[in-house]
Amino acid sequence: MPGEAPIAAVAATATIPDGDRRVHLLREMLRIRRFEERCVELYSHTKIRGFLHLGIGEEACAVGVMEALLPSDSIVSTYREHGHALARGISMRATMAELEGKLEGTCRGRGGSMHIFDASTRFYGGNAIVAGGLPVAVGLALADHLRGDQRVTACFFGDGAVAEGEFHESMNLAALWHLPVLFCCENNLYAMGTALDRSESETDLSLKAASYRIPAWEVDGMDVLAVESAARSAAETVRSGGGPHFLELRTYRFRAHSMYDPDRYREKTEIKRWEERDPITTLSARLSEEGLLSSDALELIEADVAAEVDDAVAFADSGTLEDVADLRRWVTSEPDRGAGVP
Ligand SMILES: Cc1ncc(C[n+]2csc(CCOP(=O)(O)OP(=O)(O)O)c2C)c(N)n1
Repeated sequence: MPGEAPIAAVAATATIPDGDRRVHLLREMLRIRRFEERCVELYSHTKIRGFLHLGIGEEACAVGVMEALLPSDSIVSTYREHGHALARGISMRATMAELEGKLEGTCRGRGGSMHIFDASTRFYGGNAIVAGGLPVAVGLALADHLRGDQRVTACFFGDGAVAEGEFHESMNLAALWHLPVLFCCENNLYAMGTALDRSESETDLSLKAASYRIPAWEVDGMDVLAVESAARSAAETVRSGGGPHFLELRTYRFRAHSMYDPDRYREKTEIKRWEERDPITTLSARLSEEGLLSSDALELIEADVAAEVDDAVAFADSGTLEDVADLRRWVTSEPDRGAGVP
C-alpha cells in the first residue's frame, strides 16, 4: 500500500562507511536539500522559470548511488535530477546558473532544471521524457561493452517509468546483451498524481526486473548507508561482467511532484509518516548518538553549505543571458551547416 514503511535494506557485502565517510554523506545530502530549498525561493521570485521538480526527501538515493560509482562511470537521470548532478560533482554554481537560464550553466542555460548535462563528469543528462533515459543508458553501456571498457552506466528513473514501453525494451536488451547497466528505480510511490497501485497491476517492481532475468534488490531509499552499500555491491558486480542489475530504492518525495502540482492525491498524515524517516535527520541523529557528530560540527557543516548555496546564487544572478541572435546556434551541429551559423 502507498505510504507503508519500506522493507529492510538488502544485506550487502561492502563494509559500512567509517565515521568520516558518514559525515561526508550527510554533508552531500545537506548540499542537495539546501540547494533545492533555495530553488523554491528563486522560483517564487521568477528567477527560475519553467518546470521545477524537487527531490526533497530523496537525497539518500542520489548520494548513496553516486558514492558507489567511479569517475569513469556514466550517469543518466530524469527531470528530477538536481541531486544526482550535485552528488556527481557538477559544481553548484554551474547547476544554479543552468536553472536560472544563464550562459554560465552546464548547457548555456538552454536545458534548465530538467536537462542538466555535463560530459566532463559523464553526466548524460536529465531527461523530461518519462523512461526516456533508459535507452540512452543501454546505448552507453552497449558502447562500453563493445569497446571492452570496464564502466558502469547508472540509470535513474521513477516508478512511473516502469509503465512505459521504453522500460521493457531497455530491460530486455540490457539482459539479452549482458550490458553493464545499473538500473536505479527511485520508487516514491507516485507517478505525478497517480499512485503506483492505481496504475500497475504488479506493484512489486523488482519482480518486473527479475522477469527479465536481471538480479534485483529492494533497498531502503531513506537510508543513505543502505543505498551506498547496496549500490557499491551491485556496481562492483556489474563492472566485473555480471551484467545488468536493478535497485529498487524505496523512497518518498516530501514536496509536490512539481511547483505546479496542488498535491491533492495523498494524505498529509502519509507525508508526515515519511518525514519521520527523513534521510538527513535520521543520519545526523545516528551520528550524534554514536558520538561522531557534535552539534557544533553540524552547525559548521550547515554554515559551509549555506555559504556554498549563497555563492552559487550570486554566481547565477550575475551570469549572462544568451544573446537572442545566438539562439539558433548549436540546435544542429555546426559543421553540417557550414561556417557562419546561424
Ligand atoms: C513519456 C511521458 N509521458 C508523460 C509525461 C508526463 N509526466 C511527467 S512526470 C510523470 C510521472 C512520472 O512519475 P515517476 O516516473 O514515478 O517519477 P517521479 O515524478 O515520481 O519522480 C508524467 C506522467 C512525460 N514527461 N513523458
